[in-house]
Amino acid sequence: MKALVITPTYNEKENIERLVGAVLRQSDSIELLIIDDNSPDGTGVIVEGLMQSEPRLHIIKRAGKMGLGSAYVAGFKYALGKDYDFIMEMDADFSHNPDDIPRLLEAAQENDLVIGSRYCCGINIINWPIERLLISYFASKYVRIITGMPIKDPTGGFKCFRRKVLEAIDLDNIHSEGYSFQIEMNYKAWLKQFRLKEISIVFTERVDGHSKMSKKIVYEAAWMVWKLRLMALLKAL
Ligand SMILES: Nc1nc2c(ncn2[C@@H]2O[C@H](COP(=O)(O)OP(=O)(O)O)[C@@H](O)[C@H]2O)c(=O)[nH]1
Ligand SMILES: [Mg+2]
Repeated sequence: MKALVITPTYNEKENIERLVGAVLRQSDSIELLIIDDNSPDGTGVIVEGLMQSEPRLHIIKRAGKMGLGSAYVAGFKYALGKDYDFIMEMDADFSHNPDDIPRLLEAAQENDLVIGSRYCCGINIINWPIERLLISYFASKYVRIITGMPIKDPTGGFKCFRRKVLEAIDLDNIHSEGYSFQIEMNYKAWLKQFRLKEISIVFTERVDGHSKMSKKIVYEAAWMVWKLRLMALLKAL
């Protein structure tokens, strides 16, 4: 059983070295792929240095900041070109705790898509301003009402896909970024009747570095759910 953790990075020099260690120590069967968008702070250079002594660390370097969705699509294609059984998404800023990786993998033994969920048992978010928490929490409810998808945290980015899920989704037809990318992947997996499972995680706001999420990415998600619903009704997904 081989697993690949995919982590997109943009200016994560304060976090990256510690993150690499925290992921790779979980198990020898876990590898880590960094998708770096030519971070001006040199994150990619740090990763390349670490790769000299770490064969389980990989990098895809892209020319500039092109967003989270296309970064993951590049990572998924890389994974499908190799022999990984489980493919995970995780942020670089320790909002997702690398020590939760084994729990996600364990749940993926019996499920096809495991979602680390902030909202499946109460609200497990540490250090978010109340506005951000309320937007995220009600956005999750909004997504659920419009799409009908029974997921309490549809925008979360700590997940584990079984290989066959990514093989079944047309990756060239995923164009959303940010939060709507997460919704779109979940929705497509759900429509294809894969087994989805949420497990509870605690999300802790980053201590080092800065968030790159923007209002634009929230608005993108707001209309994307309607587009997804409509396309499903027209059987175009
Ligand atoms: N490669 C790449 N990574 C990105 C981009 N935008 C954000 N990231 C990374 O995606 C992860 C989540 O981003 P973050 O800014 O922490 O989002 P937030 O947690 O929603 O505030 C982090 O590892 C970022 O470095 C991007 O355009 N390209
Ligand atoms: Mg973050």
